[in-house]
Amino acid sequence: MLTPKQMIDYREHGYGGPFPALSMAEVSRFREELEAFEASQGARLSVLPGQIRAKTHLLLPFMQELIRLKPVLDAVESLIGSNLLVYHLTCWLKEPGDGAFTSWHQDAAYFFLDPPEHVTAWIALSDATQESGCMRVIPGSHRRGAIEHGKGETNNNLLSNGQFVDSGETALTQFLEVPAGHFSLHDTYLVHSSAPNKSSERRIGIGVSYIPTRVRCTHGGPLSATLVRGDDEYRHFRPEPPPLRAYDAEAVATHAEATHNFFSQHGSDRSGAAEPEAQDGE
Ligand SMILES: O=C(O)CCC(=O)C(=O)O
Repeated sequence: MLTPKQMIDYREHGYGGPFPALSMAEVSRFREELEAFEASQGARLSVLPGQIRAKTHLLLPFMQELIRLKPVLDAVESLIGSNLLVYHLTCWLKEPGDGAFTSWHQDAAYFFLDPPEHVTAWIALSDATQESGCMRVIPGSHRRGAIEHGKGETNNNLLSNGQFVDSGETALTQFLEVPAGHFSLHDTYLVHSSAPNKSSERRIGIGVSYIPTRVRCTHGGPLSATLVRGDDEYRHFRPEPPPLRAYDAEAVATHAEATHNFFSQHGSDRSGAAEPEAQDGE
């Protein structure tokens, strides 16, 4: 659980961390799983069709472990309670020199959640440093509430349509460095972005969007979500069957339906979680 001081800081600044979650042996195991999947596909995840980087826990069994890490769930529970769903998941990959970045945005902009109680845990499978393009945040910007997003640069932007907001006080920008095996947390209204990877290593982060079961999506028909802690007495979301084997036919079908429903209701210009659509025309 977060300490009272960590909770106060999170509420004040809109983000927290880095906090430890995985040993280096566990990081290596998850990296090996990810890279074995890439080898099976003959390409890195960063260049595979973008849909695969979204809700990837429905395709790859090891990601079911990643969304249930006890230190992450305990910290998220401290903020939004003990009945937790994974609403969305995005693999944020930046290869050395590939120029990938994210424009300033809020996750809430196109998530359509009511109430907007959503926390993103960003879990690092490699060191996210200033050099490798870690997240940049504007402390306290979550207190501005929902801000209208414009459409901007799409080239190399990991967000669909290059959506962006005026970041406000850029002088206040903080770099949210997260060492491998650690995670950070951020509020759905926190204004954040990230710059390209200038290091010689891959930058791999998995962004997991947690919501309490009481939250509903106000846009379109029922979506699916994965219960990771507690009970879901509300049933606002359809359950998501976990993959039994990496990328088997059943998992591919479940994932295809879940991502199709998600993106068709959130449009190509939702922000926050990644977006495949910008790069792959989803
Ligand atoms: O990983 C990045 O560079 C951006 C992450 C992000 O925007 C998010 O997790 O909401």
